Amino acid sequence: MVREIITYPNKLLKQKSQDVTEFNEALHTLLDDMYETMMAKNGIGLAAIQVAIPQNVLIINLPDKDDLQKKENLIEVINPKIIEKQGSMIYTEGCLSVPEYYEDVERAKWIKVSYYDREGNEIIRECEDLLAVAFQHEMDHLNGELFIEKLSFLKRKKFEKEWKKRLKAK
Ligand code: Y12
Ligand code: CO
Repeated sequence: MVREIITYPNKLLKQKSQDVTEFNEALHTLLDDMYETMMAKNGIGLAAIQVAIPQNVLIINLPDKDDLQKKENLIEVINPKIIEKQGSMIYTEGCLSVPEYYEDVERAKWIKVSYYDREGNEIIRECEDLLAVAFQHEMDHLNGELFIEKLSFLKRKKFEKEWKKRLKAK
């Protein structure tokens, strides 16, 4: 089922998510719905809080070298923790909860992360470049943070002005 994605400035997006304690059918349904929702909206990453569920769950599905977004490359991530990070890179990010807005954000270029899959198996993974950016972007959502909070004061001010105008026009 495709769920509704909540958008800025919905206060729920500021809520910190809680760890999953049961790897049950309800979790599998949430993950399946998140995948359908992300694909329906042309996203490459989605956190559960974006569909109003405050649980530490996120998915990432990056396009491959042929620009194809294959389901076999879907990464389902439960209760993630960054163990180590290194370097920095700048990437122009977008977010389904802040539609039609893109801006450069600086993040670690390489991270080592631990998380659980849908069956409760622990996974430790090293990620770099776009995958590292995607993990960090989605993990910020679990912490109640959006990428616009990383903008400089002036860029944020400009964003707020544009966003207000856009909301009024709706
Ligand atoms: C790198 C940077 C950011 C992420 C987080 C995941 N972000 C997304 O999946 C953003 C998707 C997105 C899709 C949009 O829709 C289309 O392009 C058709 C979009 O534009 C509109 O909503 C009009 C904005 C964002 C991962 C890796
Ligand atoms: Co986002």
